[in-house]
Amino acid sequence: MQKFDKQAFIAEVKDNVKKLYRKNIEEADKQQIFQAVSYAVKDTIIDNWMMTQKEYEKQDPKYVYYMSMEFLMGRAMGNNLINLTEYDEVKEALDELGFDLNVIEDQEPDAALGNGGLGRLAACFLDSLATLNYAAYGCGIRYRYGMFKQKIEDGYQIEVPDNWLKNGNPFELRRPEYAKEVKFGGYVRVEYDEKNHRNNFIQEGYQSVRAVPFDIPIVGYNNGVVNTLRVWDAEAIVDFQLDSFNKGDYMNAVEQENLAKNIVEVLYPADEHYAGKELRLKQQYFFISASVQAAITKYKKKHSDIRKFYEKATFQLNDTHPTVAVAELMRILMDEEGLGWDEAWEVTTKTCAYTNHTIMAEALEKWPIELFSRLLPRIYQIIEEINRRFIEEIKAKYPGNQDKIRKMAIIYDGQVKMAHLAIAAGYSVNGVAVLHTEILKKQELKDFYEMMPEKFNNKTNGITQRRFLLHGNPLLAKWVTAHIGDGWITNLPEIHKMAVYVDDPKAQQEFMNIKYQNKVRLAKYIREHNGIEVDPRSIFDVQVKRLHEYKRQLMNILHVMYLYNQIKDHPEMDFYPRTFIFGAKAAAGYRRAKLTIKLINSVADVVNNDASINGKLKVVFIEDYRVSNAELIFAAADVSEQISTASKEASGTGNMKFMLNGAPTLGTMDGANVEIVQEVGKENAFIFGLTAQQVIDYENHGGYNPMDYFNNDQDIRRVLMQLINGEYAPDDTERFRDLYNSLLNTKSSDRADTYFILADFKSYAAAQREVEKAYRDEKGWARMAMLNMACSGKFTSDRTIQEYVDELWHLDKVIMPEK
Ligand code: 26Q
Repeated sequence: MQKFDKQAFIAEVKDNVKKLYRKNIEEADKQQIFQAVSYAVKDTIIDNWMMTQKEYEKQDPKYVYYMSMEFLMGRAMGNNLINLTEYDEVKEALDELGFDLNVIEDQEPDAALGNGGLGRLAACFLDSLATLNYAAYGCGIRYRYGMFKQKIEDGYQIEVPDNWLKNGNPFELRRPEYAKEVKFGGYVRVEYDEKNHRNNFIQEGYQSVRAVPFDIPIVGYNNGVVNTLRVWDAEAIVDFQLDSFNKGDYMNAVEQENLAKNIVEVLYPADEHYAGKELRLKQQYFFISASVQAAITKYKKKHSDIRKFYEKATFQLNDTHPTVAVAELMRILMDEEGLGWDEAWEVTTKTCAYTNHTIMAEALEKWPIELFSRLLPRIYQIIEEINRRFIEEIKAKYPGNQDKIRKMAIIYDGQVKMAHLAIAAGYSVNGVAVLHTEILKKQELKDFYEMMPEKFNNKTNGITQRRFLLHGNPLLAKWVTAHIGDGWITNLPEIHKMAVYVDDPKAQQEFMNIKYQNKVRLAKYIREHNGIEVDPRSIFDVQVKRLHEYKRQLMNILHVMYLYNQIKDHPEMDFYPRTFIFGAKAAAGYRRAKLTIKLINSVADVVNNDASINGKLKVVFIEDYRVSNAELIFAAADVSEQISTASKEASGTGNMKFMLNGAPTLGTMDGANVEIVQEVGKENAFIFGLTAQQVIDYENHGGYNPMDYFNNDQDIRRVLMQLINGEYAPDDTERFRDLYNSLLNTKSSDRADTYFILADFKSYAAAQREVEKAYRDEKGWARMAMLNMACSGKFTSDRTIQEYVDELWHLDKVIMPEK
């Protein structure tokens, strides 16, 4: 690769400022500098991008199309510099110009085209695919508004629109020459084709939208590869130059204009919750139809036999959200490419694969037939036929067993079940952690597993160490590299070489010192953004993730209330200072989740302002938790809170980011926590609570009564009473009644304390005491924290992607020519 030329870079930045803003560099503001630097970086990227695509053209590798409604990319500029291995050089160049690269990076809005784990996983996968030299496209939607920005007012969450494109996105490229038409509604006319002796299916009376792709470069680490994230924008297909006498068409034109505008307007901010909204289905079909059409067009440029499409392309469906891809591929193969059903089915079932990310029932996508068939009439016909044939298969395998059909049919009870379609039509069904995959096989998808066990497999999630250590924690990254070289950047298991230093007092000192500096950095962020003063010498105990009942932020804050009671009762008690840090967005319509945020902030108000406890306890709610501030938070954490009700968290990926940055896990045996403990040893984690099997047994056979805990445990009773006696809501003692009810009142749901908070509370408190004890032993803690980092090698997304490639996708590695 070309060597970085500092003076040329500086000249280009100056030139960009001039061209873009008609200003000299001294006159430019920070946003303008950000834009100018980004365009200079893009210049380098473009050369590699063109070269990569030329090489793909030449070598004709198989592509993976990672189909996802969400890509939670975060900021691009710093990460691109990291992967171009030009970060330090550009930092120097900007120093020379009198700018701090970190400050310039803060000018970039996060690309928040995702909710949480699932969207961030997609982003990590793109980074790994490019770094490992695999040909890949991310396929998604260019939402005008991404995940809302969170403001906290009077302790409550306020959602503010995320106008992330307002200053333009310097890295994207609009590609109108690759636009595709996507059709909605109308009806299907069947016409007998005399010549070919078959029926033709013609959609008529539809509305259509023009899908225009924007390409975003995905830079591989130090390998010259640049892949593409292709996000689709919607435009009206007709211009407003219609004959004004033709009133019907005029109205139709207005409607098409509106359809286009609405489709890509906003990301649905409710994760793990399905609502059956028509616009959501429009979004799904919109980006899938465009992406599948584009994949077919690309294939046909080089290949003539469409029946071998699967040899050059595979579609990975990120949860059920993109599952219409199955029917859209069938439609194109049959209606446009002329294949018969069986031929088309063979191609489809060798192309599509499905990843499941949740077992939460409320997240399952089931569309009413009426809505589905009205919006996508041809697609619905195809799904009906897939369903008819699938039921025949079920009948053949389980003769006379109506129950199997009821449980497994794709269309049943007036609903189209997307997971069933994905399983029936995919060559693979995978879970995202060992425990999760086992639960799928034994519980949630048991019938499907019994019928087609060969499709089921596990791919434990991973994260990219390039963003979450190299970029997010430069001090630790440099220190690790100084000890063991930089091999870990592309081969994370090498970080295990750090294990030889865990008992070395000097290394322990240095490690703890780096952690301290990162805590100072976060304390500064908290001071500037929350106005709260925190002591970097206190234990930073962190829970950052979407707000969900199953993730049990409520248990965490109840425990804080319990600690506060103890400190107040026993002021003389020796208590190691603790800072409890929360960060979480709640879905806008999720009342109980939003109330939990209010409770956290109310507890914070009381605790942080009680001078009598000498700052032993602090509670901080970090506003607008997102990828960019997550990088600071992981680097500064001492304790990683992973406290979901066992069996509910499919994997978790935040847990891995904490581990990589040397924060031990305080958690349940859930999701990937199980594998983390396996890697680092249970003596280097703080594990508590019911097991997944115990939770599942309670759920299946009853027998759990939270009242037992309320009645028999004074500490628990006291904390719960404080929810309804105005302790944290003197102006409205009823404010937190719903949270109280959720734990004790069977009327508020069919079962009280659905997430077993009271059952786990005391073992959680005990585990927290173990944390404190361990932290007091400075050397022991340094050892444990370093071991966590050293044993995090398994959790790189490079490993996950390699498993997908070896076991499912069978992609070819593309080697770039030396420059
Ligand atoms: C569905 C229908 C309608 C509207 C929205 C949705 C929707 C959107 C997002 C449903 C689910 C999601 C996101 C789910 C998610 O993030 N799951 C997480 O995936 C991670 C990556 O595999 C896991 O680590 C987490 O355990 C899992 O919760």
